[in-house]
Amino acid sequence: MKAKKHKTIPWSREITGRIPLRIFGTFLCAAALFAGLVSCGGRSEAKSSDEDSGIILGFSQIGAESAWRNCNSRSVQEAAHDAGVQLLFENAEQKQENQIKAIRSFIAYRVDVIAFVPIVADGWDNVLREAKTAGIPVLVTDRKIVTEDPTLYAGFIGTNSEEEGRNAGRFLVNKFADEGMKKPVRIVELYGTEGSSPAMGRARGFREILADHPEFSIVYSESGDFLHSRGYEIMRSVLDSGIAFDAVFAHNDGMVLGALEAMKESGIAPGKDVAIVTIDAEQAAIDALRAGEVNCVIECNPKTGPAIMDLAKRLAAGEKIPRLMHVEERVFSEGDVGLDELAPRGY
Ligand code: GZL
Repeated sequence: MKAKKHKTIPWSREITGRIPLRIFGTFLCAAALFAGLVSCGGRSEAKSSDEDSGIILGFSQIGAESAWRNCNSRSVQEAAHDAGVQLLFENAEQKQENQIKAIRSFIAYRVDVIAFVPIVADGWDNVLREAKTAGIPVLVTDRKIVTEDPTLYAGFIGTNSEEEGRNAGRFLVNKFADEGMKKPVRIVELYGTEGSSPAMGRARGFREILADHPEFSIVYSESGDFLHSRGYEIMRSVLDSGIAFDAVFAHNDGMVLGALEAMKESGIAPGKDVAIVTIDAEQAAIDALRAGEVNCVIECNPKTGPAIMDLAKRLAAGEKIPRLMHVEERVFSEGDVGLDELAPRGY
């Protein structure tokens, strides 16, 4: 079985525009995120809905491919209600062309602000140019875009995919170093959606760490599109092909949970016979960590709804916002103190 080559995009074209306000931006988002922390597990009792802000926000969501995505959607919808923002919410069912159509409909409707989760990083310049011509500010959320023109969007709020990938690499390097193993460490990578910023970023960060440790190698990598079913299918075919491996790096929990099922069917004890590291930190992955079936879970926070509403109000008021806002994220590892006391994840 040949590991499939993955699409990469020279991020030099990606405008991040880190500015000193980033810390302020992080604070702003952390504060707003705190307000939303209960949002996925149920309406945040503390807040009643604001007066109608008079703001109309068009939001294009990717779809419903994972528990993470569904929580992200709930966070946006509940935060809009609580903030008194009128939300036009469009689910693209995993198709970029549906997102482009949705953004065009938001422009025609003359919303005050557009926010969207770009399913892939490329291909947005034309429709964002139409939004710019219409004078509608655009907020990119969760996943990043690549563009030659930084004026096409006001700012980005979401997670730091490269750092998530680096944390995955650091965990495996430390785990195998701790075990005094200098023998080769063979890794199967369950890759996210081809061309998406989280997949490319996680892969890049992971490889950056491994580059200093030549005993580690990725013996197979294939896109499972962040889907549970594809994680199972890929692992099933890897096991049936006889590829030997010591660790699995999954770009999200959905795929790793499918892969665990395939490993157990083959009599493999995940977390013991094979080291498992995954990203998102949905409840099922935390439960697997507690059960010893996963060794490390890296948080990717979906609860950005309150921060998005705060930024939408600022954009509607004509304010500038920080260019790049990464939300704070944690790493949960085997043996951590307090794993059993973690609050319900809400996704
Ligand atoms: C990451 C997000 C990814 C999650 C997946 O920021 O875009 O998409 O890791 C989700 O679970 O499908």
